[in-house]
Amino acid sequence: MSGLGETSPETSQKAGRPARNLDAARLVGHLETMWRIRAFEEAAIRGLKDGLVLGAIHPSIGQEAVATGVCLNLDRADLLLSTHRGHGHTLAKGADAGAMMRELFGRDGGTCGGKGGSMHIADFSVGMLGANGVVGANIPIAVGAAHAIRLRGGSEIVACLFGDGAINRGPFLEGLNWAKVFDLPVLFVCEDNTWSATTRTADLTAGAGAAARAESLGIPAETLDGNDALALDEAARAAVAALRAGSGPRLLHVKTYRLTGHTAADAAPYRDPAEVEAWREKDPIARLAAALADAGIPAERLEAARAGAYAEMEAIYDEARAAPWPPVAGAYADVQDVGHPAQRAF
Ligand SMILES: Cc1ncc(C[n+]2csc(CCOP(=O)(O)OP(=O)(O)O)c2C)c(N)n1
Repeated sequence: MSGLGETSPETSQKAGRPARNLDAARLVGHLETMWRIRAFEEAAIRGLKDGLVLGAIHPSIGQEAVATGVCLNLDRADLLLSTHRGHGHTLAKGADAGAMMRELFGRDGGTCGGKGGSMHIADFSVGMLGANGVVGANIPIAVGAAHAIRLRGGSEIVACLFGDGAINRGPFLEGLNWAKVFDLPVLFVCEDNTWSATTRTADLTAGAGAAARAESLGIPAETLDGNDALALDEAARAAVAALRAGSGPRLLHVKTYRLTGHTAADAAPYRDPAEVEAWREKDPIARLAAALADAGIPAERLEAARAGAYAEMEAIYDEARAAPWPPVAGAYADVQDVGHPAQRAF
């Protein structure tokens, strides 16, 4: 990011587009991370097709602005809870991409020793407490982590991202209620990509949705365009600042769209291709790149962000493919009680 946008805020110059204040240097960083997420997931999909990925891949292609908008506003010590679609959140929180790819390939040196896979990546070294394959199950964990912070007098905050499908499960009410009763520092983010697997979430949701449900509990909530990286960055930054100042929990309802099927193996025949195309036009990476071009960032710099991300992910793909399998002796490590001598007595 060096040499760019130090004179921020810069203003959009192009006629016909509303001028917006933007911190170009900061947002080039967001663009780089969004490209890294996209390139990582495209490499992961290739890994699945090449038979290297053990288990499923749930891509977040099209949703990258949510990951960067929220997670780049967190400190390393802040905590993060994610979903089955969590690569982007985890990368943006600072996890090592090479270790994540090794994890997807089940190799030694993976984030979880190759035993977790795509849906169960955790990296405590960057505050990432875990992706979670059980819809909504990360919400009470986030609230518990925030309560632990409160009990030990810590100053960290917790970000908890979940899909729109999760708001129709009990843990959403339970978690938000507890967080509000104790005014815990949790930023709830409903990453609404319109679909719950193969079902349109609106067909299953009574009332006005995530923000209204949070507000009914006294939790301030805001609904946002999840493909607008600038708007998201501003809103998340303000929410994080409020949380650090002791505001109690807040919720962002962020409307976006996943451009792939539910998993990388899902061709999504249940969707109208016109709907997908309409959202492709709103690609968050292209939108941010256009805004930065308007603000005077040179085209070569924007292209370097893209090319650098693909070069990085190409290299980690090859490195993960060549990585050894985990040692057999490690199979029982970090697995609760299994293999413990006391267990064998039964
Ligand atoms: C408790 C539970 N019920 C059902 C499933 C199966 N399932 C996996 S993902 C998914 C859809 C979740 O939708 P949403 O929360 O909107 O997340 P998205 O996949 O759209 O990102 C479902 C029903 C599950 N993993 N956990």
